[in-house]
Amino acid sequence: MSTEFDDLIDELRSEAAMDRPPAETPDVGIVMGSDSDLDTMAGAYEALSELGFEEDTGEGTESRFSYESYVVSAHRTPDLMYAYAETARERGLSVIIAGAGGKSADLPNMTASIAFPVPVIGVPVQEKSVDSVIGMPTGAPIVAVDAGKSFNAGLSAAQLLASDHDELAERLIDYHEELESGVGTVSRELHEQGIEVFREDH
Ligand code: RP5
Repeated sequence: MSTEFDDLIDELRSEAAMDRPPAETPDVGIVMGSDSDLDTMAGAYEALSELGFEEDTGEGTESRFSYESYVVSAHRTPDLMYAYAETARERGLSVIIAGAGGKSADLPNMTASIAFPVPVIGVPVQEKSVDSVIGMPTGAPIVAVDAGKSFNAGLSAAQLLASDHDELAERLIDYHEELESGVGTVSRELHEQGIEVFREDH
């Protein structure tokens, strides 16, 4: 095993032992099976960023709400997956977003089992990953979004946190109102311009 790999596991375990207050730890963990999943998983941090979360790269953040990101492979680095999921609660994570691709996309479902009761939102990185992400037996829950819908996973993570944080609930309501308003604008334009002109303009 490489020293870097061992160090990563040791760091997770020592952070778990620190018992830091929730305001100082990342609230959301984003993990993915490979850095080749990053483009698909980008939506999760786009959604969280839009809601005012900052990424904690190990130095803490200015924002009260933060997320962290790691590559963790269920098949290539099972020890890291165990360390990450086993320490999730003690490290202060309230929710994990886990994405993986391929037909054996086991990172989300295994992380959900090991990190329980910390909720895991699974992101199938490809269509063919959907069954392996969502196919959990009774008693071993996972929540999941459709293939590639990592933006929704970010929103769902914020929704889970919002039950304890009114500030986040307000940000989600504002986000929804902006969506409504955007559809309202486009609807009026389509209606008033008619289909032909609208299509030329857009
Ligand atoms: C899965 O295998 C990963 O989640 C990724 O989607 C896929 C391919 O990984 P790489 O070979 O690109 O690292 O475990």
